Amino acid sequence: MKKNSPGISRRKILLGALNGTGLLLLSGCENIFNRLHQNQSMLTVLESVEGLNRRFLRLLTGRNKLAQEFSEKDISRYFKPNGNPPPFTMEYVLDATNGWPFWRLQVAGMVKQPVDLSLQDLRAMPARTQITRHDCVEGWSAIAKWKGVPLTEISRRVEPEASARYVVFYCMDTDARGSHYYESVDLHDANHPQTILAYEMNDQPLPIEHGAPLRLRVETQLGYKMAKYIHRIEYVASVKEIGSGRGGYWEDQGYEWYAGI
Ligand SMILES: Nc1nc2c(c(=O)[nH]1)N[C@H]1C(S)=C(S)[C@@H](COP(=O)(O)O)O[C@H]1N2
Ligand SMILES: [Mo]
Repeated sequence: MKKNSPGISRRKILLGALNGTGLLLLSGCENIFNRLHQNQSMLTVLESVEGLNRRFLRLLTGRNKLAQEFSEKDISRYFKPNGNPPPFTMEYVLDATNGWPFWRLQVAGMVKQPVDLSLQDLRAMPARTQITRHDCVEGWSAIAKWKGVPLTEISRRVEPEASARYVVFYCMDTDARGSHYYESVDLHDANHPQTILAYEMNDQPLPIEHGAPLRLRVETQLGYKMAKYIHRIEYVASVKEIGSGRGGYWEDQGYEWYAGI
């Protein structure tokens, strides 16, 4: 029996994805879309898109896709700590030494039930474990196992108001000029099953250099989205009033807000 060539099925996926975005309909391209099915040169153009721009393809194929998960044997022996040094306040150091008795995660903003959660509270919530690859925009990658609370569980707890559109993560560390790191994702990524607030890395409590006691994992995006040293989360309608208004520490300096891999 002859199987379909992989080329053909990939075309179907690409065309299906284009159709799903509604982009073609919006631009009045229904007829062109229909003709695309027969048009060899347009298909070649579409396929070259795949090679040239994975991020564009991700937009077309939808953001619900799961990031690849790995097995224990793939875990990197070395995982580079990156970014600001840990917060060196007396409060942070003392709390870290004692197992975080004072640290709380404040969850507030446009929610019906704001909460303050201790690390113990978080550990008692449903958890997810995943072995994933971290890709830094600087060009290095590393694989680790992360355990934490799915952000959906936090949302379930606080009940975001209908007008909330983004979740903002505020961090305890600062850069050399004293600016606090922060990040944001939209509710779509907040609801992604692999988006978790991690308190364990490779079966150990999250190490200080990797963001203790709590850091974000957004597995469909680049490393700079994954806020470390989180102490406050806010559900908001817009990020315009926060920082320089572009949704994150690096975004305020020109990086893209949607850092899809
Ligand atoms: N609070 C905070 N979160 C941060 C950063 C930072 O400087 N401060 N750096 C980001 C960048 S660029 C990367 S690549 C990852 C690094 O995570 P790691 O230290 O666990 O490797 O954290 C991200 N989250
Ligand atoms: Mo990074």
